[in-house]
Amino acid sequence: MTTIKRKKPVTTPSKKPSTKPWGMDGKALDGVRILDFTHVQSGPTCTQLLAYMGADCIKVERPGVGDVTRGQLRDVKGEDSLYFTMLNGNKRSITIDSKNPKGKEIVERLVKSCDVLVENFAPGALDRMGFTWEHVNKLNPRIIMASVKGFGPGPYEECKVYENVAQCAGGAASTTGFREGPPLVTGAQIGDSGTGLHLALGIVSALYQRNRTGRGQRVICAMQDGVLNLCRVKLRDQQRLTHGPLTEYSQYGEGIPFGNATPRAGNDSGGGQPGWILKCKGAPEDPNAYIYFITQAPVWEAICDVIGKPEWKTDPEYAKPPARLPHLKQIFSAIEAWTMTKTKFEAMDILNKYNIPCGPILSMKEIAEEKSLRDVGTIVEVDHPGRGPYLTVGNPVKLSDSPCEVQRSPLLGEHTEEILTEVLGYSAKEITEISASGAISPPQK
Ligand code: CAO
Repeated sequence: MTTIKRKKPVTTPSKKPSTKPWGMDGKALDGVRILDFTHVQSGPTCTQLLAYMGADCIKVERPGVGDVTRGQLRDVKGEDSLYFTMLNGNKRSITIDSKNPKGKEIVERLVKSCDVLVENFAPGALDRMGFTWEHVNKLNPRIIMASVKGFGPGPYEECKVYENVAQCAGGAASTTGFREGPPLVTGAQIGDSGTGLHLALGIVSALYQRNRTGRGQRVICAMQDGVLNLCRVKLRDQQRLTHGPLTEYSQYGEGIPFGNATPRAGNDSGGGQPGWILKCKGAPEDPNAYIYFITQAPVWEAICDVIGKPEWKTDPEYAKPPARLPHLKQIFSAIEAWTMTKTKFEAMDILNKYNIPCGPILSMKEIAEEKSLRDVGTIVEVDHPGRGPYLTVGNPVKLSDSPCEVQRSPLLGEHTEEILTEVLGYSAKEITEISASGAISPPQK
């Protein structure tokens, strides 16, 4: 059994700085207990981050079934999938049928003893279980009830939403890809994980406000809004379009007129410094032998020297950034002629000496094997009793006084009895009655 225990809640903020060494005075969210009603990806991303920060996260799962992702995209027969294990570390699992009367009673007791309830059910599902905000707030006026939904109030609020739907509705797909191709979704889970991240910020802010007001509040993040927030530079460009063409987009240099909406910009860099993905030695056979190259203005002269075009330093057609805009295609072709003579790592070494901003296109294989990411706990290997060791992503946010120890995901119902006894104070006799009612299921073996 994993032993993740709740620390004593801190009620009065300390005015004096702790004299304990950094990292030895507990975790940032010690004392915060979360009733985690999340499933799939968006909600679990949020609660895993809070658990990484030290919160005691109690994941409620359907008896005998659990989070649907336990069985999705399985790579090891009969074992929890990586989809599940990589999103549910540092949590405890309790099975409760929240539609069973005894189960409802257990959830109500959890509501009373938790600081935060997080859920990402389809619209209306939690209400149908009987846990409306009004009821939850009445049971525990200090609780923060946080939800991910696909859309906010409006024409689509009743819709179920998955990652790619949010990417499309939030403006990411229409602005991703190549101009001449269809809209494209990105591999980064900006709809699911991105919204979970936004929700986590809402929760810690609400916890902070509660220190002053003494009461909880409702926190809601719609996936469409989360994606749009991440795409705000594209809404910026939409407004700029009314004042003329977007000169940093390569289509401007190519003389292709702009329409009435922010176009797809291929691999153009989103800011004012032109950039592109260029082939390196090994491409295209190696699909990731590429480098992202930014022609940042302050290092233009160094770029000209490195690629063997010193004459561009003084040529009026190339010397200044605005003059270069119509020639970007030609400039990147010349740079690519140079990058193709180097591996992406050789090119990195040379370019970094001159402070030229660039980045290798790293495959997931390369990332999984990258020592520096393991050294800092961004990639972590954890052991699992069923499936053996697996890699997961640790806390991407590093706190100097709240180190993160990544723990494996729980087995289904692994902590049911522990939570019923230690958190909710049920007696052995009562637990036998609960088991007989069908409200819980025996822990996964
Ligand atoms: N005990 C009893 N019933 C439970 C339960 C439990 N412990 N946990 C869940 N259920 C029930 C729910 O009450 C619901 O029942 P009803 O619809 O009959 O009321 C049912 O399980 C299914 O829940 P759901 O509607 O949330 O799940 P779904 O598979 O139909 O939809 C999803 C999944 C993701 C599309 C939907 O939950 C959703 O739109 N969520 C909001 C947006 C979101 O987070 N999307 C991201 C998905 S990927 O991260």
